[in-house]
Amino acid sequence: MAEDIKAPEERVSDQASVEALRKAQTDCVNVSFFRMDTQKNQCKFGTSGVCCRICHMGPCRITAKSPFGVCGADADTIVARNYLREVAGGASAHSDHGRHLVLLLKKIAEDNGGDYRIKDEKALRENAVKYGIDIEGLSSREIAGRLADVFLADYTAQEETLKTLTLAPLKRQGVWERTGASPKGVDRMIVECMHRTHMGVDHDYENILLHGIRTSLSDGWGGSRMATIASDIIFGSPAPVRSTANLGVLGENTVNVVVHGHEPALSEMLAAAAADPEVKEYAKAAGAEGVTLAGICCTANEILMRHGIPVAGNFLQQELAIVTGAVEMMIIDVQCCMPALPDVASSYHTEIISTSSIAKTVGADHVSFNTDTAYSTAKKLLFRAIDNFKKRDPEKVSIPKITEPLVAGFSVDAIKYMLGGSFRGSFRPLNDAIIQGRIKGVVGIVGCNNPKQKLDDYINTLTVELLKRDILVLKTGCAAIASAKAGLLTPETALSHAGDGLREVCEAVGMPPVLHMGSCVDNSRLLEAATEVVLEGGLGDDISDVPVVGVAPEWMSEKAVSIGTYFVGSGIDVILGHPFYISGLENVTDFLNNRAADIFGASFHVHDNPHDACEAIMDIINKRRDKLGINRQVERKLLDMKDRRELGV
Ligand code: SF4
Ligand code: MSK
Repeated sequence: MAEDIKAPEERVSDQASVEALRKAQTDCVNVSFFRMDTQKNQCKFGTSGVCCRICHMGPCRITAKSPFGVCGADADTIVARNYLREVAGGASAHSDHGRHLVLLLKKIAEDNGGDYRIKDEKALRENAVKYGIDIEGLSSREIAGRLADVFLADYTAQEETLKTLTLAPLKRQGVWERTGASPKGVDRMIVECMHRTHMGVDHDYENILLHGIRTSLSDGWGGSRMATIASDIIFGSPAPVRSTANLGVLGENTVNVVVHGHEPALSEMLAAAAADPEVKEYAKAAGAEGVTLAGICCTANEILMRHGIPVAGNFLQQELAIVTGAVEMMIIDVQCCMPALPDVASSYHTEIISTSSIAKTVGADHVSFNTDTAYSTAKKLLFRAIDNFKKRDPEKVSIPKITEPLVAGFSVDAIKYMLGGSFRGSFRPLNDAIIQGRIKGVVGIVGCNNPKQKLDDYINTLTVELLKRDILVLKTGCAAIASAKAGLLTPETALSHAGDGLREVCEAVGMPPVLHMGSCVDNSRLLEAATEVVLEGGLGDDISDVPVVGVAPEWMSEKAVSIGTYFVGSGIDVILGHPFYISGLENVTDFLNNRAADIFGASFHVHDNPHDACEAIMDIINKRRDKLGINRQVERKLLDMKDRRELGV
């Protein structure tokens, strides 16, 4: 461990993480925060994107003295190629996640789905109609089969444009067509990224960056959207649900099983199996009061949104959960699961179980998860965790007694229902509130944590500042968990920060001002919500007209690169808390941060602190409001019955 490690209070915002980090120091356990310190100064060639190791004449590094790689590639080409490979990585992760769920939907349709069933018939039928399927006279399984086939075709399409694009506003579809940004099949787009970036292929940085936008759109409107839809059909569309968050959700006297990763298929079965009487009995027989199932990262978000299962923490708390000494088993699948987990677990009794054949970790035990035997596998894992409870060393246990209550579960349908009720659910009241200026705009705060930044600090500071300025805040991923830990996902706390206009509207319609919309694939819900606003009318005819901004304050993953890129490609300006690795050349930065606005009506902006970000966001929102002609000064008054009727509540 480095000797000059920072104090826990400088690294993390919430007290539970401070306590756990202190314990990690005491227990001499090496966690990401300390490894960050031992990395010292990170390579400048890497951070500026000018290092190329695409062929074995290299690696080549671009400097003032050596402006070309061995092949003659300049910094523009190299920086753009590296960026495109990141987009490809992110898009592939989301899209493969989506593929697994679509294949499960197909299996269910063929009556071969093992323990899985269609849970949300309404979502199945509505989405089938959206995708142009004539459902008249078809059984649920037949509809599911046809929808799965449409989805699979969106993966494999060679020449056809992605079908999902037809769900976007017409004007946006026109932008994509005109600029050549309409993606073909998801798989083709990602393969093409790798081809284009091979030595000696695409050297025109603009052409490379445009393919980055195209590939990211095949993620946001394709792979991610399909993941969200298939999950809603199989596991149920989320609706508002109460729960709790932070390390204190782990039980002193219960068997703690933490699920971590992204794909909901196994965690759904674990949620069901944890309520199995046999499992409960077995836990009692082992001297435990029961089994506590809790989540980390986006698996947490998936089972929180649908079952209200508590959240142990976000990305940088995955190791801290183990450091409590109270986790019997951590079950991981894909994405964001650190390879260090078995090493951290070796200081305690925690078992790390990997479950996906594409994601094994040295030191973790692998239990192959097969959808055909999902429930029995889930039960066996819980029995094994219960057996491990006996090995817990009370001397090593210290669970921070800190939790926060929260409300999550805001799918687009749930928001519509809140806004208008079940019979006339619509975005009309939201559009009207934005037009009237009671709500100034909508901001999606998304993405990860990054030990380069103080955990959750930027995310939550910005959230509060935006609430004060009458901004409705949408959340996904680890940013949503950050706000949960700060109490900002309870309507009461969030409303206490809200400006008058936002508070009046939220109170009138009974909607919290910070809405947790799901995991990182569920950023597709943000695109869906933006589309609903456009279709509802009165706020322009394209997403780039709507006063909406996306922010990734503490991002770290390639998925965040893809998400940010598809937001921009969809007409949503994006604020990054720290830049992509593109600073090595002005041309690439200029394209993504400026010229993209001329093509897509939105671009990237980088602000390393939440206060500057807030000003920049309000500037973007006010410009969009000006353009719409709705930036009038609102007379501040409490809503009377007439106003409420106008809002449709
Ligand atoms: Fe160097 Fe060109 Fe090979 Fe990249 S592709 S490593 S710049 S020679
Ligand atoms: S889990 S991608 S750290 S949001 Fe989706 Fe969190 Fe980022 Fe992973």
